[in-house]
Amino acid sequence: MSAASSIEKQPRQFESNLSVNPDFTLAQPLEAYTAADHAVWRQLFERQSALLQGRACTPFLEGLAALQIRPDRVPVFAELNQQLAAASGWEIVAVPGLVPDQVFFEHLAQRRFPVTWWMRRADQLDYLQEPDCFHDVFGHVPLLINPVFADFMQRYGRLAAAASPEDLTLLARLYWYAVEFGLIRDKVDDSLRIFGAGIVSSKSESLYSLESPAPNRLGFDLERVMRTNYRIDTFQKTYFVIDSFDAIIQAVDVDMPALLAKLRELPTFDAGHVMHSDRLIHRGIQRD
Ligand code: HBI
Ligand code: FE
Repeated sequence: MSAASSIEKQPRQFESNLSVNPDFTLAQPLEAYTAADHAVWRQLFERQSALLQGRACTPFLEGLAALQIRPDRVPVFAELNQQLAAASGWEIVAVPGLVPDQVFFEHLAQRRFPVTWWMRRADQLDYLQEPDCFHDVFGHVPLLINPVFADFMQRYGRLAAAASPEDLTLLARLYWYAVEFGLIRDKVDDSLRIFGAGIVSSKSESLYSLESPAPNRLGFDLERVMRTNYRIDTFQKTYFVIDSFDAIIQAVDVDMPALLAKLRELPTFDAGHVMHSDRLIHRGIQRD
């Protein structure tokens, strides 16, 4: 492999000249972005911004507009933080990539959202396993403008930071099925809309989550979600639908240690499972 292609293939997060702090934050290396990075940002930003009209929930679209993100360049985190701090007191911090659970939750508990600094390559446009800058900024940051969702994210961080490692599996399901892949009822016409970051940052899943007959769509229930396994390598087998951000922040206003103690003794459900007690919105036609 030639030197150039080996550099191109090297994962960006290990670029050696970046000094990372003990809390895994680093100064956003603005000089490290290439023309290719800005081109990939522009392509993803313009494609998703158009696709999400009528599909993403209104608070997401309002947050995206409030951030005044330039379409043609990777955003400067310090500029986003001016809008974010004024709206909800949150700030984003640059990180090299996935950070340890405990570190991640402690940032959330302090109203700091860790954002991967590097951009995916053009050949990873439609899918990459690990969150990159586009997934984190475009997927997660707009809803942090919304005060109720911003409070939910901090409360989630506090609950997870206080939980034992064995209970993080239960709490990670809540994050997965709500923060990453959640759907929500539109306040005006009661239609299903997207709020999960993993969906809004994916062209194909933005369509699949709302339109495909394959997956189940069930009313959100905290205990049900915390007992439901998920797949990280396919589209979701089940999407959970919340009625509002107020509803989800009330849902976690429980005696969480007692709930975790109860749930850790109970069996889990497969990702595609449907139960009699589920609030069935759509039973998927999927073949497991
Ligand atoms: N680190 N940078 C980063 N981004 C994440 O989304 C993230 C993480 N570490 C752990 C983690 N997420 C999970 O624990 C949560 O998704 C539950
Ligand atoms: Fe994410």
